[in-house]
Amino acid sequence: MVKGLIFDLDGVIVDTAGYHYLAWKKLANEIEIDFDEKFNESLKGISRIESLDKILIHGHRQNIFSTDEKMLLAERKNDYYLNLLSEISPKDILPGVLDFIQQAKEYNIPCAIASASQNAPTILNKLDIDNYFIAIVDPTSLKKGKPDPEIFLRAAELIDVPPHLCVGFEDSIAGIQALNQAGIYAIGIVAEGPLPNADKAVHSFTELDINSLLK
Ligand code: B16
Ligand code: MG
Repeated sequence: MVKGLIFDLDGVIVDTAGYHYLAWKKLANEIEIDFDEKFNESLKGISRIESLDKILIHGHRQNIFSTDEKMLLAERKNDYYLNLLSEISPKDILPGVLDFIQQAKEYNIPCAIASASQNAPTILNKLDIDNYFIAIVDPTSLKKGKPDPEIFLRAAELIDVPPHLCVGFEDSIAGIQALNQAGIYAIGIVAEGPLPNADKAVHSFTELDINSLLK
């Protein structure tokens, strides 16, 4: 019996991965690092600062910047990202998501957001769906990011539902691993590569029926 739903944000509710890619690419090119879409895949679900570290290692620049300089680089990327995000609106909600969360609300099934993004509250507000989620995990309060299960365990705690009675939705390999380790049934929202460890995989919420899921 499913009693709670936990959603990743980027790539599950809205396709912001393309904006993250453009913002990171701009920054990476400014510091003379090549950056392509294939490498960008490995950053999905990974926090901002960890993403920067991976990019610096990828470009053999890991020992060049101080901690303060890295913070400034991460902020610069976020400014580029926020600039790109300025135009998003409810029309950008991915297919089937709005119907799904509306039905969850009618059935009194609590929904939470477990996103690595510090911009999650802003994005949900722009999409005008913040009132469907009773909890948003603050990623800065976590000891470890995805693939560690902490973020999903925290989300389950916030909606007061045991993990084994929750279903989680994720688009990243790291996120699916985190759900697996948290003991939460994992539904993969597949875009580019496969998500082999998902308990079920779909291309969009239009393929999901909340009534069968809640049984
Ligand atoms: P921000 P998710 C993740 O969101 C993105 O997949 C990842 O690419 C990004 O680096 C991370 O959020 C941090 O985002 O810079 O906005 O804090 O997929 O966990 O919803
Ligand atoms: Mg995601």
